[in-house]
Amino acid sequence: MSTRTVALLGAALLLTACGGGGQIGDSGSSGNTKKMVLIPGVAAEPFYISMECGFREAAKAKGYEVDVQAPTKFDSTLQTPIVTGVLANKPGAVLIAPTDDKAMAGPMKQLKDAGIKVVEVDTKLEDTSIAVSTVSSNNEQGGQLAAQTLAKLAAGKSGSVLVLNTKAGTSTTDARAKGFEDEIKKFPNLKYVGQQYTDNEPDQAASKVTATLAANPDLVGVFATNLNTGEGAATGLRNAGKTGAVNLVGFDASPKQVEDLRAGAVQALIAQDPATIGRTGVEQAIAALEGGSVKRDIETDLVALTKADMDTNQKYFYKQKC
Ligand code: T6T
Repeated sequence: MSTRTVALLGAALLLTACGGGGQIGDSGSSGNTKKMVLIPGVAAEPFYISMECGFREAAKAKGYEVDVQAPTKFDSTLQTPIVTGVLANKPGAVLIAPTDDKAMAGPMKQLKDAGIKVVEVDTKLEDTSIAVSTVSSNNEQGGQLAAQTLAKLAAGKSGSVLVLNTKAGTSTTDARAKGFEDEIKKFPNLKYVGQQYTDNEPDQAASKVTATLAANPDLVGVFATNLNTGEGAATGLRNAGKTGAVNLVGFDASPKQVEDLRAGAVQALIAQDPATIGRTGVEQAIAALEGGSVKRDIETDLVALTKADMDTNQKYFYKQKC
């Protein structure tokens, strides 16, 4: 056989494996339907580690092979090649936390078009036609809860309030910031001075808090919309000698955030239930693969933790390992 024939044969085989290069319908998957992959928003972060624990436990219990592949930063340019790599292996289902509500639509559509069942866990796309199900906290409600908690902590004191967001296009933190902004307006003693983006970097959160304090010496409250911004905001207030004087309400409950709550460096945390998000995502993926009934949107619990009640709510503390 000539080299050219071998090359042509190889190309033909490749086309067959990819469904002939044309449209691949939902039934066109020829990969391992007993395999599920979780693609978190970022690696080695307690929210996603806890989600992974729920994911692994639920998938293994049902006899599914699992894999977890995460980008080193919460960044769609790093998450996209992971999706492309997973696509080549054709698992039955992919559970994914898209790092951008628009930029991840193309790569995720390729998964869908290859017959892979896509379940969104935590974050979601603007385009609702790609995932079969979305499992997430009610993030807008979480933002409202943060505003109510902050207003209670401020106890009628007047002053400015800042929101620290992560990256524009992160569906969850954008919804939290919106919920907070809508709700805080109901408290006339609190003046909302807007939101600032931190690129999900604790250092940026810390420096934005100190800069805001310099510009607004009447700052009475900060809402940090996720784990990194919360950890960074606590550092910023500590550096400025304002711990406790400015009420900090964070989102999430990493070991460090929980320690900060106990030590009084943060006054409240809105905790999610990431393990249940992972577990429920698996149930939805299996329903989609095995012909069960799939629910398009599922909400998981949120709870406000303060120093006074944190120990009765320990099940909401995130894990560093399973
Ligand atoms: O707050 C979580 C998650 O819900 C959000 O979508 C991104 O940030 C976290 O992972 C915490 O860092």
